[in-house]
Amino acid sequence: MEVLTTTTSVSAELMELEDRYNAHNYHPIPVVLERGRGVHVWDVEGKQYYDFLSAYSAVNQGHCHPRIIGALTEQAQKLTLTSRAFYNNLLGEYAEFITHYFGYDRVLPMNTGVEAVETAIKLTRKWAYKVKGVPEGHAKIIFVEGNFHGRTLGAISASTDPDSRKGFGPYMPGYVVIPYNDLPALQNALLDPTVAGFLVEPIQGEAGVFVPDEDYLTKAFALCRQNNVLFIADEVQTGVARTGRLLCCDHSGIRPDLLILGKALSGGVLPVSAVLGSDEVILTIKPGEHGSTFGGNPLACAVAMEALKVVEDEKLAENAAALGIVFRAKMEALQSKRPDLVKIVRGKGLLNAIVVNDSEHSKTAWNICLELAENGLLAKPTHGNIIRFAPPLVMTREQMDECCDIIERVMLAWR
Ligand code: IF1
Repeated sequence: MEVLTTTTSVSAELMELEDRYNAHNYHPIPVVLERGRGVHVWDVEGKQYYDFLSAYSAVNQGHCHPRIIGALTEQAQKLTLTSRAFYNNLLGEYAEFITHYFGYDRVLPMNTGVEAVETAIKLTRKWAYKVKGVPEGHAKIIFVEGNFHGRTLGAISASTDPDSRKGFGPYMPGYVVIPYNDLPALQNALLDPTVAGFLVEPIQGEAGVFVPDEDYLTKAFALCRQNNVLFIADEVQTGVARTGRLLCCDHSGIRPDLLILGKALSGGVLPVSAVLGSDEVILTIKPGEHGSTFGGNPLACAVAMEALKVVEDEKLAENAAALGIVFRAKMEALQSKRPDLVKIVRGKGLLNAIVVNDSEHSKTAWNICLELAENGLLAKPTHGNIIRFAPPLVMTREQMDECCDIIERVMLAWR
């Protein structure tokens, strides 16, 4: 286990404690965080950092946003969970709010992002058999290479990443995987009449912030429409203003048949996810056919409504768009000074990445992130040589300038 040069015994003790008793399913940057507010987090030694990961785009509204925490604490004093065995006074209000907010007929509330992905897969199969007329048990769903939809067996069965997939077989049948950003491949896959859905991230986050061609989503949506196939957008990471519009699909002017949301739907306060769609699709699931203990709980409803109101009231999408332009311009200027180190700068809004000019198996990106942490900025490589930069969307221009100065200082001095 690595430690930062400035780590004191408290951090080291806590890292060792976790190492001793917790599963080793992560390899974290060696920083032990204790407090967060807005764009900042503090470690147990009291050192302040800019958070440039935002819990993988879950705290878009900033850490511990006062309004969201207020909604949480107020509701927590009243009622947190009833299960869906009974009605609660907030689910109807929340369902009306979120369906109007995103422009859909209905919502199926879940908790984690991957549960919403699994729910979308089940809805697509139900729709295939009950509406499209695909023979029972033969529905196929198209995914793309480089996808990340979560860690359940239903999600990793689509994965092309050995780390996500290897050693967990056998895998889910009925999946077709084609290249990302490849319309002819999609057109060909859609010739199969048993295909019911195309599930895609509008920008591939984990793969390294891959932004597809300008017209890819628009044309892919049209191809799905022509073939009576559901276009399903996984906006768990790209949604809720992260890419400079409320939804990443908004940049392409398309409204997915099924919209999958998670992460920042709650502002990172507790797990809240959702699938939004039309009556025709969402109502294919009848009572007793799907659910979850916590799905649609009143605490989640209260938190999610406030989290979404904050996005609108504080114009977070507009801010993400504006600061994203600033960030990429500064990073491109850095690239021109250090082309030996910075190979590519890419992203949309405040979902960006730098590809370090090194092999994907090198430790350069990791070591740069360790140095950034020493300098008060937290980021983490997605894969080998790709560093994702995704700060909370509440960042100010002054803070962005300061963060870019930190990144430039570290990268220009890098040997
Ligand atoms: C981990 C990655 C990001 C997601 C998309 C569904 C989910 C995610 C597009 C599932 C979750 C998280 C999971 C977390 C790290 C993080 C991640 F590195 F794994 F891939 F963000 F890029 N669709 N992504 O990004 O949502 O069930 O986690 O709530 O598993 O390490 P979840």
